[in-house]
Amino acid sequence: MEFGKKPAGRLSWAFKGTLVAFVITQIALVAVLATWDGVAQVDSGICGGYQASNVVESDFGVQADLDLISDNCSLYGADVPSLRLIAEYQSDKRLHVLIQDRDGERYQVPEDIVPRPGFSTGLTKKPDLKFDFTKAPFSFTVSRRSTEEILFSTKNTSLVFERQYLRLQTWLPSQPNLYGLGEHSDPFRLKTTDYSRTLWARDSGAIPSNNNLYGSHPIYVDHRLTGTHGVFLLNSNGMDIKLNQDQNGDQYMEYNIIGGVLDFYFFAGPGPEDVARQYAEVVGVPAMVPYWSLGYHQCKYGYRDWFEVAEVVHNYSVANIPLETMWTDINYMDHRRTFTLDPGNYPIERMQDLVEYLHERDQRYILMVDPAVAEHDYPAYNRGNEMDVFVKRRDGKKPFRGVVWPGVAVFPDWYHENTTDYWMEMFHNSFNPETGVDIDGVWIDMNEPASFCRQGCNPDQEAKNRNLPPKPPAVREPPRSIPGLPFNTSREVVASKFTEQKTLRELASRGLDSKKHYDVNHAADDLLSPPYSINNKAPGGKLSDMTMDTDLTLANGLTTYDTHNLYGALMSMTTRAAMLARRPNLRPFVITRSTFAGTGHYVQKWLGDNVSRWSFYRIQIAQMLSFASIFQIPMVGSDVCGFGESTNEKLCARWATLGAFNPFYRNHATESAAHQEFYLLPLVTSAAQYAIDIRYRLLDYIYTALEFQSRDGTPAVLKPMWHVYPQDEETFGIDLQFFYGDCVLVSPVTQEGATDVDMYMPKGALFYEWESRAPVKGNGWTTIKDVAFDRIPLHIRGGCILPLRNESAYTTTELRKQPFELLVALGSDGAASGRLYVDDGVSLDGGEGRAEIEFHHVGGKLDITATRASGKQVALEDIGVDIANVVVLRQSEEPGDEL
Ligand SMILES: *[C@@H]1O[C@H](CO)[C@@H](O)[C@H](O)[C@H]1NC(C)=O
Ligand SMILES: *[C@@H]1O[C@H](CO)[C@@H](O)[C@H](O)[C@H]1NC(C)=O
Ligand SMILES: *[C@@H]1O[C@H](CO)[C@@H](O)[C@H](O)[C@H]1NC(C)=O
Ligand SMILES: *[C@@H]1O[C@H](CO)[C@@H](O)[C@H](O)[C@H]1NC(C)=O
Ligand SMILES: *[C@@H]1O[C@H](CO)[C@@H](O)[C@H](O)[C@H]1NC(C)=O
Ligand SMILES: *[C@@H]1O[C@H](CO)[C@@H](O)[C@H](O)[C@H]1NC(C)=O
Ligand SMILES: CC(=O)N[C@H]1CO[C@H](CO)[C@@H](O)[C@@H]1O
Repeated sequence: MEFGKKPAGRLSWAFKGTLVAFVITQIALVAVLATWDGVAQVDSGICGGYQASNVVESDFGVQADLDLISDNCSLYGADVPSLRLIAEYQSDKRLHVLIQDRDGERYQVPEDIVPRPGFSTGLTKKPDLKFDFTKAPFSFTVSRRSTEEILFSTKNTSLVFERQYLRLQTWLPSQPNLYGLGEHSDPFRLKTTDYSRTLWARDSGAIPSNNNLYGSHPIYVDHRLTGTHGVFLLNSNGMDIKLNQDQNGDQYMEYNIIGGVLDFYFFAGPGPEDVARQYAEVVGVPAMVPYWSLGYHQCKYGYRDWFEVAEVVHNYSVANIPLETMWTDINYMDHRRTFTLDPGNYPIERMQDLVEYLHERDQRYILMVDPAVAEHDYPAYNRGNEMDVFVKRRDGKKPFRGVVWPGVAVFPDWYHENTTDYWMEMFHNSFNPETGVDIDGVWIDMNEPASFCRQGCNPDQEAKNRNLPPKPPAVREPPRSIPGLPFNTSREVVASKFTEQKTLRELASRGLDSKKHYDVNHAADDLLSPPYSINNKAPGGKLSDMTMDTDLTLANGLTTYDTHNLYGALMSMTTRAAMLARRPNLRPFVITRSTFAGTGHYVQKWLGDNVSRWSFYRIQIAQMLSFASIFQIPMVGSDVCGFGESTNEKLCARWATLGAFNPFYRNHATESAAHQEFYLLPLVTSAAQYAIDIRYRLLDYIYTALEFQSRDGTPAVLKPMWHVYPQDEETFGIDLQFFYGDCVLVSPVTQEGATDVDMYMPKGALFYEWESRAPVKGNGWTTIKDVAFDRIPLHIRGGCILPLRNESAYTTTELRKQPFELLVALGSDGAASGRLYVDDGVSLDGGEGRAEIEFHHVGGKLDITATRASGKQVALEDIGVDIANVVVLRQSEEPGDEL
């Protein structure tokens, strides 16, 4: 027994407080030997696997030593001979299985990035999941106790645990329904033969299918008619996860990982929403967003100057298309240098005029910030060097150089103890209202991190070849005036001085423990070209191609090899802190490109650089479903009308309507693409006006859903149909229809040129068509005909009460002044219910008026209960909720129907 010796690494058998005595008693009572299964036949016989000894079992789990059985397997380098297995029943629904090196010296995802959940209270002796194992060669199964169904099984496969290659295989039922393993642009339900998912963050322009994309989310959900469970592998190293059948036709999934440890969390479900909540207990619930962020956003790469930006805002208003937030891509920067303004085209005085103009109209402004800092004599670079916060080269001295938009650039080391201060200082100086641009949210890009350099390239030469940075466009006189935009004010620009560092840091409380130092021994490893090559699709294919080198040591001792997939997550956390420091107590709105498991706890996500084609319009639904219903980043959306290439009127009209049901709704196009602002083409204009009107009337409904998901992770914002109909196999593969919130079924037309769409509704399910409000009984697959290009089929699920704003408005500020209309869509049983969450829309805690209202309609009677956060019931008028109108929808065949 090894109990005197605390295994290294944080996840140990060290129980807290009063549990300890109980556990020790339990251990004494439990027989210490597991069944000896003998050496079973192993897969291809290449590797002998491990043998378990020193087994200790208790009600809380199992601990054992694992030792390499025979000689080195050496599939891809030296084996790690001594491992430690820890299987813990952390709650009745969560099983944690950790297989790590016995010395605990290998890299593990830092706890301040994904805090470990530990044991929950109220653990019973009969957890839902059961862990069983075979001693030699070691294998394990996870089964559902109630049904004895095996959920995960490594039986008859040998564990491979080498210094730079881990392999673990699990058997699955045939044709399993698997979801997750993002980020990808493949169908929502994963292909299970000859399919491989590679997790290695990369700048993946045009989001190709069968590729590693920007983020890494090593969780999958396995949905069966007998129940749903989830499996999360907490590992940030590069990996290939292969799905296929063996020669006997048996289905398997195989993890091939180039570092770290096997740190699994199994979630028992049994429902899909239970799995989501159980995952949120580990990685965190999503951050709540400001109300205004649900408004419509406009951006384009290529706006030549501040005037063009202002004119777009004005043109939206002339066209009467609500515009909540205007964005500017890297064009605003001086030679693409982060934390600068182009003095000719985006001068500070005019930028301040622009922000004032927007704010006076209750509109908002967002700018892009890239992580890489230009190697150039300017404050962001000089200050970073002075504070010594950039990632260093191999020699540990000078900053590592890559090539990004401004040419040669260096990368902040988020693990350096002073980088948060550096970042907050940059944000303060650039974005304070007095001397900077008072942004309302921020957009962080290129944070995989992306570089245009392949491994070993010459950055100076590469920047030259790519002509970076480009020359800014010629400065022009504003061609005309814009009513209400006083762009001739003269402002006194005071040099900004940064003195409040300490206070800012306190305001921006965050989890990153930059003081912690790690000692991971990689002396014997090849961090640039590990023996096993993951299927990285970056040009060149090597780990370090198009990103920072992977053999660099960061300020806290970790390497880029192990933490590459966390760069975007860390930039996200640090940026949230910097935004909080600027505007204490206001919910930050930060849109990021690269994410890791748990990043939704800090920021929001857009789906990267898609293309203006129908296939991208379609795939965005599957992508959003993964982020919202599995990865816990429900505030997600695509570049509406498409980013790359020029869009066309019909595609953009359809996308304007689909985009209105993206939680994050932003139109964005690349520099070379034609302009696609919604006011430019008539069909697009009418589509946008129609869809934004519906979106805004439903805004509180989806805001309520976001708040609900931010409590405990229950998917409420976007739901795949099988979440609602988990027993209906027909729904398991559907990813062109989805629920917006719990109640609104969205069935967009998805084919180019088409005006009809095949849509599914389970037989007998009661819905109401949005426009006519007529009842519709589900009848399996049906075709909706004659859907105009500026319309989108929507159905309200029977049994729901929707709190609609009585009328839409130009801005969300105006919208919030509208009374409500309750739309009561009775179910077949004549009942319906719904909820409404209200608060001040912006502050972290929601403010004084924070309250929840529940609606129940039973037996012809509507019941409304409003409760404050304190639990106290209140009258609706006390929380400013005015219900002007109640509309009840019923099945027409019902007697006494009044429709
Ligand atoms: C396994 O390989 C490592 C490194 O190549 C070596 O040090 C060790 O002695 C080998 N062990 C066995 C059992 O062959
Ligand atoms: C494992 O191998 C044994 C012996 O060859 C066989 O009886 C058993 O069915 C296999 N189990 C699985 C899950 O493949
Ligand atoms: C705004 O509208 C005016 C008038 O139609 C047009 O001339 C101008 O090009 C538009 N500007 C932008 C940026 O769309
Ligand atoms: C961080 O900043 C403090 C205060 O300026 C300084 O004393 C410390 O040495 C810095 N840390 C590092 C690792 O540079
Ligand atoms: C400059 O501003 C003043 C007052 O703000 C206004 O009366 C005048 O018309 C402006 N000039 C131009 C060229 O817009
Ligand atoms: C609600 O909206 C309708 C138009 O849709 C309008 O006629 C009515 O006056 C509005 N009611 C209130 C109380 O604002
Ligand atoms: C579709 C598209 O424009 N993709 C681009 C995305 O950005 C990368 C560079 O960051 C380009 O290489 C792609 O062409």
